[in-house]
Amino acid sequence: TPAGGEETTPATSGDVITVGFAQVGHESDWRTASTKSAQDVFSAENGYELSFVDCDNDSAAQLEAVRNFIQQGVDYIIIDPIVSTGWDAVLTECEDAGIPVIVIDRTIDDSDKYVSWVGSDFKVEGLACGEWLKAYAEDKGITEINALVIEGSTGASATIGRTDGFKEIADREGWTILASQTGDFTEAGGQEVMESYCQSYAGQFNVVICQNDNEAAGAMTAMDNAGVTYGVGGDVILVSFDANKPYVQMVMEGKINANFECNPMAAPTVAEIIQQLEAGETPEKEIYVTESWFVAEDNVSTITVNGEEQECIYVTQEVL
Ligand code: GYE
Repeated sequence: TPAGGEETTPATSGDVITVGFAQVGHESDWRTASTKSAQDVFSAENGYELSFVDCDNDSAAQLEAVRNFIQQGVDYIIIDPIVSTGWDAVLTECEDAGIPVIVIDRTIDDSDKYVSWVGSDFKVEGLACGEWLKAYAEDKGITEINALVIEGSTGASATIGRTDGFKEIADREGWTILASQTGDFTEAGGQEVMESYCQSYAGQFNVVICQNDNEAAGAMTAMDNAGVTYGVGGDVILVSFDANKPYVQMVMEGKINANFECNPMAAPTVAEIIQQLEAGETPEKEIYVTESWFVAEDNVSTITVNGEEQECIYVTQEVL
């Protein structure tokens, strides 16, 4: 006991590890899975105390959440950055406070003042979507592609990567992208954008690219209402990203032609990183999670993305 009689808490390995998690929001099924994964992994049972903040897709609220974690003096901060810019100042504050930051899912452009990032290669997801569409169109004898894109939230690296990847293939192949507007990664947003597309581009499009499953759900409602058919045997090729289980089921049913998986389970890897830091080790700076591509027909089984041949998974009951 130090002079003055105060008790000090020894930092033994048996101590509870406090973690603050500034989550994007609750916009999608993917997000729900990501939140649940973090809550399961960072449980009291596993020796953690989790401060979870749902930032409701508000960048200012997310910066404030991180600053509150600094005030609380948590041991580690996890950030899933709503947008990729505007991070350097607050990450410097984390660094000054000696709190290691782990970034998950979306990336940060303007700072590398974090320990590690765990997530997906969104550009590869967009490239894969384009390469699959090219192979599929060739197989079906479709010579003209007129695509409508429903983008994710503006400024999110997931949106930027998926948009850039698909556009790279579209430019190379001379496809037409009739429009590309944000649906904010929500079902309501997807429906609203698709309703306006159905009016403005009636009869002019044969491909709809939704940058997540919830937008695809909204787009399907809008197309149903407008009498536009999609999926296997439909007039429109419908593509989605995320591949949440109910939407892989829709691929199996032929409602969605292809779905490019995005893995929401970063938390177990983050726990490993924290354990490495606790042990005084240096974790890897970038860790990519593995993902698959699910397709409704087995006519295109492999595609080459970034020079590497990759397998498309034809969805059958066994895959689910
Ligand atoms: O695709 C979407 C979610 O950042 C990869 O955010 C994530 C995206 C995901 O709302 O469903």
